[in-house]
Amino acid sequence: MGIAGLGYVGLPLAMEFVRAGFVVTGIDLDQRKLEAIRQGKSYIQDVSPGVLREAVRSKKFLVTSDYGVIADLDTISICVPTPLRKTKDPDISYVLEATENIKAHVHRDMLLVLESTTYPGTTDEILLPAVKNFVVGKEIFVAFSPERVDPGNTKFNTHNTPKIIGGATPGCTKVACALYSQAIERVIPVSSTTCAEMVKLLENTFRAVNIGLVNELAIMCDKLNVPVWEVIEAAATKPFGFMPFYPGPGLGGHCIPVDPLYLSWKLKTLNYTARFIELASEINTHMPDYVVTKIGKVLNRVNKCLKGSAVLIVGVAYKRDVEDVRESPALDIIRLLKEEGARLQYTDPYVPTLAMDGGTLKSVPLEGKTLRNVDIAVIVTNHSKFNYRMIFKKAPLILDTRNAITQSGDHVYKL
Ligand code: SAJ
Repeated sequence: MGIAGLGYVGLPLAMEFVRAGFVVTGIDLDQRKLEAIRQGKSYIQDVSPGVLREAVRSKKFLVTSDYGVIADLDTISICVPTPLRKTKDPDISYVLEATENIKAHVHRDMLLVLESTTYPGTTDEILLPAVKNFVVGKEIFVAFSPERVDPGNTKFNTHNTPKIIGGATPGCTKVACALYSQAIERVIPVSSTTCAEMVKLLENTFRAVNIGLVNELAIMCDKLNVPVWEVIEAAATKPFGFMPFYPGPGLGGHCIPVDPLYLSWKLKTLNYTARFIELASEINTHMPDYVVTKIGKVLNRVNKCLKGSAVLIVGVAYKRDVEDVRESPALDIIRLLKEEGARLQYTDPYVPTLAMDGGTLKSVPLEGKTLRNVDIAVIVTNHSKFNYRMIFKKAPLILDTRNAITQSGDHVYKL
């Protein structure tokens, strides 16, 4: 079986199929990735170097940038990125490129599965025309199966997370289920590719909208002088009909801030406005501004202003215990603080250097002397390995946007 795109979805998927006894061919156009894999170096946090090394050594995992190998493959799973353009419109150029490359070598009896999160209709509009010389469901099989990778999640992984599979025909669904059930604990067939595409968008829109709700709740609680974290913790004691989400400095990662906009974009082409998605996106993208305003207000309390103040950003990854900074709200907060003339440093053990806006920042060690010499420490990412007791003791002022500090003190402010 083959996998096109060896990122945070494709590489773990490849390892699962190797574990299931398949010989997996990985295709990626990034030679650095191929080189790292051949040397047994894992660039994906959730793929252990030992597993990768053994897969390569035993020749169960072969990698190439040549799509010509498709001629010898029975199946291909497409796990390429689906980002947004600067205009916030979907960018399916990677899917189009992979499909074009596959089309040149596709053969009878192949199974093509698109895994990249995308708007409903993509699989039918892009993959089916690429295999129009074959009878779909008889001579060739096409399906959509959304990835459900939660980076850094130590409990749920590619193997034990149920996999949704929707085929272009019932026969396609059956064939795709037959493949994935060899490597994934539970496969869930659905009635079409569009249904499977929509399932994924519901999952991530559900998160984006609920995160937007609690971010607005944090703003409302601030105006009412009510501790939002206590409100959510108490509401979470309700044993039914409630699921806690937590306010934060904004929405990061390459999924939650992006995927719902694929859905709202598609509905716009049908003259419909997906209001919940757009409102949630507006609130979530406003949070970095809200945090910077709050930093200014906290400094005001001690007669300091943002301009010239030394600010330490504690954590820049998009969420706890990951190294990924894509769409991280910390980047927006740093930009906004720079515009206000603050003197910036950051500390993040997962992100040794941060290249942004043409410059490169280096992570400073989280030490007493660093904390004592800043005017305020802003907790943006609540990595488990941070020494919060030391931050509480040494920092003169703290703005904690993640409710990471458990002790209370006059110098500690929360969202
Ligand atoms: N966040 C909050 N408050 C919350 C939860 C998250 O502010 O209550 C923030 C996080 O800090 C982060 C962003 O939202 O910046 C996204 O976090 P996330 O964990 O929801 O998103 P991802 O992209 O790491 O992973 C998610 C998966 N996460 C979970 O299910 C917990 C899942 O939705 C998808 O499998 C995955 O995106 C994907 O690939 O679509």
